[in-house]
Amino acid sequence: MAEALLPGLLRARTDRHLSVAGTTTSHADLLAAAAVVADSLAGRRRVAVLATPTMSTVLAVTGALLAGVEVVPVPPDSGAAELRHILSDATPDAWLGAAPDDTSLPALEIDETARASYTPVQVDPERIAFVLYTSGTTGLPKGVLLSRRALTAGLDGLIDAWAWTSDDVLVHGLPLFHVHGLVLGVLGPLRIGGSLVHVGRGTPEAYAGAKGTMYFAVPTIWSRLAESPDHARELTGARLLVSGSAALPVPVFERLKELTGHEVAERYGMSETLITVATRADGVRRAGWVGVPVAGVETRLRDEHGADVPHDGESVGRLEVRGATLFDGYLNRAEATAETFTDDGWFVTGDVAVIDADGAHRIVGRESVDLIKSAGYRIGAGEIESTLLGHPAVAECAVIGAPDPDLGQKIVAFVVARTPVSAADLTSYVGEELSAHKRPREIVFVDALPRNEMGKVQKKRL
Ligand code: MLC
Ligand code: AMP
Repeated sequence: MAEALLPGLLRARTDRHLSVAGTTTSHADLLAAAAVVADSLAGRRRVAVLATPTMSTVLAVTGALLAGVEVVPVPPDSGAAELRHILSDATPDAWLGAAPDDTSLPALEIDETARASYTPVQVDPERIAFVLYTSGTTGLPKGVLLSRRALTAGLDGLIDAWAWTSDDVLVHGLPLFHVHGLVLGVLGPLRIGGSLVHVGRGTPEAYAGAKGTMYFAVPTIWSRLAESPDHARELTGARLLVSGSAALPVPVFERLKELTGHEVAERYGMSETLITVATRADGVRRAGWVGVPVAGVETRLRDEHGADVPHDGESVGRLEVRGATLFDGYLNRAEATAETFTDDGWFVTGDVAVIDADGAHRIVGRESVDLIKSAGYRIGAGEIESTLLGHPAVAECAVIGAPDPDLGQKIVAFVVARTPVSAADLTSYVGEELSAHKRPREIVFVDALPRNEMGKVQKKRL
């Protein structure tokens, strides 16, 4: 069996292109360049890739996948603490391509001009492709182990749902260290053999300027497009507009319909499960609903006692999923992995939802207030709280996600200061330790945090 993950790329077409932040290459050329990278990785087990939105990242990831080497995509703006954690937890052999300053890990340089013919390598489908770091409610981010089997099943489910073909030109401007931008947004086109335009930064101008058949974005980008009518109208000629990573507000769906003539197709997923539920290209589109399970995935709703909740379109339950798209667990975290599965083997998403009699899903919210979704990024309140507590001026703090029309939720930190400190100092401290999107947008200084008799902070009162 030859390489089974990216058969579209192996067709090496010269009339299918990837364009990333202004650099364009054909599939044939990317394959030849990635073959050199793959050859250079003999004997390697796992590499870290500083996942800037560039062709270098696409080349590094593609080369490693062709070689069957695991990739740890690292957010390019990772702060000191976040970087230390990812590297010590994942223990990659080396950086592949660019490395951050002051790293002790060796860096394997990539010669982007080198070309070789690709020699098929047989890779076990159960082999891990990515270790993707994602936030939990507490503690440090966990490495989600995604196998090639899961990626294949996840992409094939979407290819089927969206009638995605090699004639499609996908446009997006999403980061390349999460499922949305990396798996759907880069491996999708490489699996189907279609074209990609990655616009670099996901602005309305950039989306409007790229001519594609399919557009992927998070709700923040869709909402900015809805407020920029001239740019939104440029998407009228597309085949499919897709939203995911967070809830698309109904007014944004309605406004985009007026401006583009398209009803945005929403889909739902997680780092741990890939995309499990999607609105089909030929299916019903309903504002606020995210579609039906993709091929190979089953879903169910349970109440707090583990009893089934009816699929009647109204009853709310905890959403559980199972199927071929699921992760293989969290790296080095057997206990945390076990906690996310029910005794009978279903993954507990932490989201609450309703399902109707036709199998359509509506995501109602999340069970925990400690998982924040801001601009499509999943952010753990606990990680930001621990970081803030590391600042000498912070005596106590509590972090919440406050509703925000642009970001969905914005990070707000309530801080009891020990000594005088400015909000700007605390914000930049979080940016230096973690990453830019984990910085609080607002710091509220308070004299004390509301606590219950047990001493636990009552976040609902903040
Ligand atoms: C941000 N800024 C701040 C700040 N936070 N400044 C001060 N204090 C803070 N706390 C700055 C930024 O650095 C930036 O500055 C400016 O404010 C605007 O920031 P922004 O509003 O965040 O906008 P932007 O940079 O344009 O980014 C918006 C975005 C981006 C939507 C394009 O957030 C994004 O790409 N999100 C996608 C996340 C994603 O891919 N999630 C998928 C997870 S996978 P400057 O100077 O730079 O302009 C998943 C599975 C699934 O969820 O279902 O898909
Ligand atoms: P992440 O692990 O970053 O992929 O975040 C996964 C979480 O994003 C899910 O558990 C949901 O809470 C949220 N999410 C993803 N897609 C949607 C959607 N279409 N609607 C509502 N929430 C979503």
